[in-house]
Formats: sequence, structure tokens, C-alpha cells
Amino acid sequence: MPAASSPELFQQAADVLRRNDMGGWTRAAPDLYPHQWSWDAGFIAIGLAHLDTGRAARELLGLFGHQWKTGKVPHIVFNPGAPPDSYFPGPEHWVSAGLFPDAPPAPPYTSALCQPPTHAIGAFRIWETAGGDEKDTALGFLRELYPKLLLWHRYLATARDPEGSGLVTIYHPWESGTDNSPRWDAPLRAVEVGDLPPYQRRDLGHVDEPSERPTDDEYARYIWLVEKIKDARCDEARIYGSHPFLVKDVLFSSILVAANEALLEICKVVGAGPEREEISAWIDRGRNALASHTDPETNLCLDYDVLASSPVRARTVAGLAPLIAGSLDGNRLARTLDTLYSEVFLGHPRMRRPLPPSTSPDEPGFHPRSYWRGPVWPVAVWLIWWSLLRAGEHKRAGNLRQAALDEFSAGHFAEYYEPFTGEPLGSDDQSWTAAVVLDWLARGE
Ligand code: 2M8
Repeated sequence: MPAASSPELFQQAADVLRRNDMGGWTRAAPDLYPHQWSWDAGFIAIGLAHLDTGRAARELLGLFGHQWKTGKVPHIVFNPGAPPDSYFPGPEHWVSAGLFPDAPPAPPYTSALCQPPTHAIGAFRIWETAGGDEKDTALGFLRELYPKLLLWHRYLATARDPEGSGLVTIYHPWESGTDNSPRWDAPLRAVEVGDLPPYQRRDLGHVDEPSERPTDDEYARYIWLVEKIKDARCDEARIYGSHPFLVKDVLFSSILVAANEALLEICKVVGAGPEREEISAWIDRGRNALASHTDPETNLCLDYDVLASSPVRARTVAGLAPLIAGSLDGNRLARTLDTLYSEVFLGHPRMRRPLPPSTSPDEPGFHPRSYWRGPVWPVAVWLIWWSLLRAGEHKRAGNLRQAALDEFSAGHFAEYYEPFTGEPLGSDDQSWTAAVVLDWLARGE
């Protein structure tokens, strides 16, 4: 397909979101992902904000309608209308309401995991984008969502960080959003898989080649970890005491810092006061922790395997977490930018365009076609672009946006792209890809 002009591309992206609109919420993709995913919804809201403030607000309010008693926002809200064999593990596998005392009591069911908290970022973007008559709608929305966002962030700062370290602990690679990243290879290898009920993967039926998806061995570990969480009835303290996968995720944690900054902005808009100190303390703790987990040799921020008591050495886009968390001093910003533009990432000689690959091509676990092991993900590019803007790096942000639009403008709105050839991979018409393209086009910088 030839590259579309900006107005055409805007229209095509808007059409993807309309086609994936299931009536007030958006499926992540037409076939592969027929349900609502949590961190996708944050990005989708950013795209929808350019089309319809009220609809963008509903995307997040709907998701938060399934918030657990603990404050957790579930990683998937299952679509009761999706055919039972369309996605695995689906609602019948999780049976959340029956098993987990903290889950919402009635269907639609949810998974028991969570994902990076993009929601406050999306919510504040809705406010910033709304103009004229829509400002009142946006204000009403922020007032309604704010207490729910606060509970969600407090859950992450406490249940997911009982040590008060400033870093969020994940229980499953799916919680990171970067499912099969080489970041998880070592901690997953240490998981001993026991007897599993028979299951059939559904994802492989929706991609051209199995190599674009995680392996069967990874899936067995994913499903085993789900079983362990079900055994613990998703009781956080029990999980912390017995679960075979506990990792401090620096990318998740950096998104939480950025989301807490957005939450402080939302506090100002809605006139909330007493929590501001608490939120500011989370931000400081997060930034300090990310600084102390940055490897001086590679200048990459590293996840921390709680059970092995060791940093996880993998060169992935998550290593740039401090840039996403923001407020780096001049020296650290310069060093982080050097890393981003070095041959390890954007400047790698084989990269088709200067875009950050999900995993460095120099990393032994790199694979150019396999999901989070190398392909370029538009949402990850958006996060880096947005972080550059927040850091005042407007020229670099503008160049990155242009490279992204050049790469993603052929109308596929693919889930991810081969880094050396630009081939679209995974699902087509992926909602969050359309959403970030809309934001790039509408922002124009
Ligand atoms: C992918 O993850 C799901 C499991 O959550 C899957 O592979 O079945 C990831 O890319 C994740 O980050 C994303 O939220 C989800 C839906 O787009 O798909």
C-alpha cells in the first residue's frame, strides 16, 4: 500500500478505532485480541481524544468500572460477546468472580493481572485536548475518574511494592506488556512448570508465522504462573510469599512515575489537595529507584529479579525507563540520549529508520520478527517521543515523530514492525497503533 497523506491517514486511523469500537469500549485488535486490555485503553483514549471527548472518557471510565476492591485495574476485561474459542486464556480460564474475593462480583469477568498504568496519562491528555464546549465534559470526567486513579496508583505503590522501594513488582510477564522480551528469559527459566491442564493456544491462528509470537515453552510458563495466582486466590501477601516469578519492572515503574505526574496535574484541575504530598513522594521514590538501578557500564536501567536477588541484564527499550520517568538532570539526560541514539538502539546500522527497537539488535535474545524481542512497536515509540517532548527535546521528538509516520503510514496499523525491513507484523488494525498515529498527526510536532 502506498503511504497515505496526513488527512487520509488520520481518516484511516479514525476508521480503525471506529471499527474496533464495541459500544463504549475498544477491542485491542479485531481477531487476535477481542477484549479490552488495560494499558491499551490508556493509549486508545489518547487517540479518541482527537475524535470525541465523551467517547474517549468512556473508554477509561468503562475500564475502571471493573476495578478490583484492592484498587487494581485488571489487565483484561473480557468481552462476553466474543466467541469462547477466540482467545486463550479467556474468561472461563480465569473465572475471576468465583475465585477471587477482591474481583467485581458480576460478569463481565476480568483477568487477575494488571498492566502498566497509562490511564492517568490518557485522562490528562483528554483534558488537554478538549476544547470549547467539550471542556465541561472533560472536567466532569476527571472529577469522576480521579478517585479511582488514586486508588489504582496507591495499590501499585503498596501491594506491588511492599518493600517501599519505588519499583513495582510484577507477577507475570503479561503484566509488563512486553510479554516475551528477553528481560524475562532468566526469571522465567527459573520457574519450574508442574502439571498443567490441557489447553489450546488461539493466538497462533491469527498470525502468518508462529515465530511472530511467544514459543510453546514460554506459553507453558505463562499458564503455570496463572495457575499459581489462581491457587493463591490472588491474595497479594500469599503471592508475595510463594510465587515463582517476582520481578521489579523498571518500564512499568517509569510509566507509573509519569502517570503520577499526570495525576498531580489532574489534582490541580479537580481541586484535590491532601493527596498531593503522597503522590509527590511516590514520584521521588520512583525516580530515585530508577537512578539506582541504572547500570553504570551500559547506562541502561535494569529490572530486578526479587527471587534471585539480582539485576536482569538485557538490553531492551525498558533500559530507557528513566527518560520516561522524566526530570533527568542535564548530565543524565545527555547520557541517556547518547544511549538511545547509539548503535545499541536507534543508530544500529541495520535499522531501516531511526526508531527504537523493542530489543537491541546486539542482544543475544534479539529476534527481528518475534513480538517484543526486536520489532519496533508504535506504542513504545510514542512513549519515547512523548518523553523527549517532556524533556524539552523538541527537535529530536520532531524527527522521531517524522520517522514514525514514515514507517507506519501504509495503512496497516500493525501491532509491530520488522526493524530492518519495516514489514508489518502481528495483528493489523491494532487499536493502539491507530491511536498513537492519530496523536502524532493531531499534535503536529
Ligand atoms: C499482548 O499481550 C497479550 C497478553 O496480555 C497476548 O499476547 O495475548 C501484549 O503486546 C500486551 O502488551 C498488549 O496489551 C496486548 C493487547 O494489545 O497484547
